[in-house]
Amino acid sequence: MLSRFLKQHTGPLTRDLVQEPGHFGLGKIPSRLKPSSTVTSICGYCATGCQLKIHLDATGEAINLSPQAGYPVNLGMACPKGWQALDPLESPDRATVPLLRDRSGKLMPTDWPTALGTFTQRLKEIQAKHGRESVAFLSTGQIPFEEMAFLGCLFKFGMGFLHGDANTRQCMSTAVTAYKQSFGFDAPPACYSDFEESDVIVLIGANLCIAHPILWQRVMRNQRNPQIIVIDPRATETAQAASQHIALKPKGDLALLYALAHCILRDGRVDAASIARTEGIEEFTEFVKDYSPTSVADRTGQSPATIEALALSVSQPNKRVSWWWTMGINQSYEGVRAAQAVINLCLITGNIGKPGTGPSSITGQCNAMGSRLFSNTTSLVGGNDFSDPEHREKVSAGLRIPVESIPSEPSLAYDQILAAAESGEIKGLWIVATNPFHSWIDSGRLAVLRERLEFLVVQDMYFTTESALAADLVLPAAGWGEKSGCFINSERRIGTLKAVRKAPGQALSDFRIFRLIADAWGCGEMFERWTDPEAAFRMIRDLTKDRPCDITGVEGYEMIDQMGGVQWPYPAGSQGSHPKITNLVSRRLFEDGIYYTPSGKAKILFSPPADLPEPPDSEYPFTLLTGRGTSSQWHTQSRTSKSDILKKLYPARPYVEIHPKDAARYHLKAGSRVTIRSRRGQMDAAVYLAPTVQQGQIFLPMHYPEVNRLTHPSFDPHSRQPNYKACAVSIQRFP
Ligand SMILES: Nc1nc2c(c(=O)[nH]1)N[C@H]1C(S)=C(S)[C@@H](COP(=O)(O)OP(=O)(O)OC[C@H]3O[C@@H](n4cnc5c(=O)[nH]c(N)nc54)[C@H](O)[C@@H]3O)O[C@H]1N2
Ligand SMILES: Nc1nc2c(c(=O)[nH]1)N[C@H]1C(S)=C(S)[C@@H](COP(=O)(O)OP(=O)(O)OC[C@H]3O[C@@H](n4cnc5c(=O)[nH]c(N)nc54)[C@H](O)[C@@H]3O)O[C@H]1N2
Ligand code: SF4
Ligand SMILES: [Mo]
Repeated sequence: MLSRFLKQHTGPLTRDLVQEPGHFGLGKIPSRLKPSSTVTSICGYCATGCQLKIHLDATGEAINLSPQAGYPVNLGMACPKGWQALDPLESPDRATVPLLRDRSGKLMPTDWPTALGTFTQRLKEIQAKHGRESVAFLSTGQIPFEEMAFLGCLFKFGMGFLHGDANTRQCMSTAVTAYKQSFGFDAPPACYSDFEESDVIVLIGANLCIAHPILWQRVMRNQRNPQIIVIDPRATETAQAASQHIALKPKGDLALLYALAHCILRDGRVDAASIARTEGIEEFTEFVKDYSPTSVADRTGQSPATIEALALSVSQPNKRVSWWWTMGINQSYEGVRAAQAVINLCLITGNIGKPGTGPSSITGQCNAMGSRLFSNTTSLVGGNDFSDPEHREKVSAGLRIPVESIPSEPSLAYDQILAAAESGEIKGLWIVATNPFHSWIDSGRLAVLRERLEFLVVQDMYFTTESALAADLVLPAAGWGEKSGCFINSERRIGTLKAVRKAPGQALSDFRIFRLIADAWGCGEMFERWTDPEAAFRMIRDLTKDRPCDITGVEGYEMIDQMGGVQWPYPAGSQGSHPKITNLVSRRLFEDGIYYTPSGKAKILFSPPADLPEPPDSEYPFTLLTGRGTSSQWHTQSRTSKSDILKKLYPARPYVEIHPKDAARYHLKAGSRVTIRSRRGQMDAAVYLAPTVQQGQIFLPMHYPEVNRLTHPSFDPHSRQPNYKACAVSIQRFP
């Protein structure tokens, strides 16, 4: 039925737009690439940022791909998702025309002019009645940053609204806040070669083998016989391959990290020169006196002897120690302080700014790092500050827009936007390239909130996502492979992606959609110069001038490709004799010990650990952990579930990992069906007997939509990142 009506529409305006010469979706295939039979493109899934070589037919359409051998990130490797990256483009549920909910409540196909007209009319009505705080956008870390910047600038400067946030809040905001507070800028210092140059690699709350398989390959290339320590409540695939696994109690991180600092400072195993580059060491030394290994044994589940030994491992004077964290740290009600506790350990032991060291957050989505600099959500586009009048002037001049259009106030954070929608203050929501009806914490509340929203727009590749199905208007978007632009990976490396397929039907690149909306809204003139992604790149590049992320030395896409990606910073003059640029291939920050704070010193920040927001009790006796299940599943599965090959590599239906002894207590066998309940919702799953989880804990992969009906809506107070990884649940055998 849907496929029939999706085929119907071919309005004249739309045909013009879609078939504009030289464009696939919107991304232009540069003519210089046409004679060649391959182009390179950065993978559109995780933030490792592998480069893929895409093989094209004579018409410039992708027929196949392989990992790129010479690229300094993946060195010829790719994980299953990368190898199958073209599969999700061909799927019967691709959104190929706009869909509009009709009076009977059904989503029906429409044409672009009607879709754009409705979008403009409805949101303008809300704005006129309820003001600039009554509509918000929720976007993503998975589209090129040229598109993120366009959305952020269009919505705030052109359309005149204030609030917008992205799914990077679910993911990276803890790391962002921690770095900003500690270093004065959101600056992950390390590069991937540090995996190969460390003597001790500590992975805390990071499951590389599943979530960043190619980074694990980089660890495996280390020739220094490193000690690999994994700190995770579960004996993950990564923990099993490591030299040591610390099976931490959930959210015991902060107490453990303070106890390590206690031992290191007590024994004087510190780097005085590095400490001289910090502020707050006296207070911190006093503070950690209370965190002896004995005092935190209960909280962490670790014996004092284990903690003392770990402290020795991470503070060996002649060894390079690198710390890497991901969601086990970020997704916590006290994630910022936990991330800073890692940073503090590196600062006091001198493990920063040198080969094989560093406190590094590994990012999640392909362009989470691009979102951090350019999305115009938490910081002003280009790594600037909304609150700084000089920055507003700079952006105003660079984009040639009136300075009065640039708000000086911050946006509400994701959870605050949804709370405002729940209470009726936000009445319109525009969701771009994210699927919160599946991925947001305590997702059952989204249904309630949907009822209160007057207008919900979802812009996605597929019309079948949980969020698209709830929308009033669905805008059909081109996906990775159908457009061009840039991503930034976890080591701050900018890489390009290319259009290698035509977007299906009337789907358009997000960039193109934003241009059409600008015109329809009546602010098209403001965005006249945003003609194509590379033109946008040049404008927003110039806004980074004199910021820590200065990339004014990057001429354009061709240069990025020729250099094998470019890490920020890369200020003008970098090719020649720039004092900070000594290695063009792989660079780390803070080699000179100068941080981005006003004093140039790093701040040592800390506060006491707090109790779990929802500890297990007699009614809900298990702690629920959630996270990535397999290397072949991506988030809400809108893309990976479209690949026949990937689908063979993971269970189709939800499963729960439970310790065999707990299973025995509940008379459960492998494959038994159970109902899992929390105070917020319930779901069914098949039992997977896993001695890798601790007794009293269960693990659910986040890829099944039911999982977030259970999770507990608690947030880090500094970063507002959701605490996805620990709440209380019960299990019951299926009758
Ligand atoms: N295959 C695949 N790869 C992905 C993704 C995907 O969906 N699929 N998503 C990408 C994205 S966006 C992200 S953000 C990354 C996430 O990458 P990771 O953070 O590595 O993945 P997770 O499984 O979410 O969480 C990591 C680990 O944290 C542990 N953990 C839970 N609670 C705690 C705790 O209190 N303390 C500690 N120390 N650990 C804890 C979990 O047991 C889990 O093993 O993966 C990226 N890569
Ligand atoms: N319980 C639990 N929940 C979690 C987590 C967890 O560990 N546990 N992890 C959290 C984390 S770290 C993250 S990052 C989030 C991810 O959560 P989401 O962002 O909601 O998940 P995705 O499935 O990646 O959604 C991306 C959407 O964008 C669409 N899309 C892809 N490419 C394009 C494009 O180019 N244009 C447009 N317009 N659309 C596109 C896809 O079809 C898909 O619907 O989930 C969070 N939720
Ligand atoms: S590791 Fe990440 S970037 Fe590399 S191929 Fe796999 S999903 Fe793509
Ligand atoms: Mo993420």
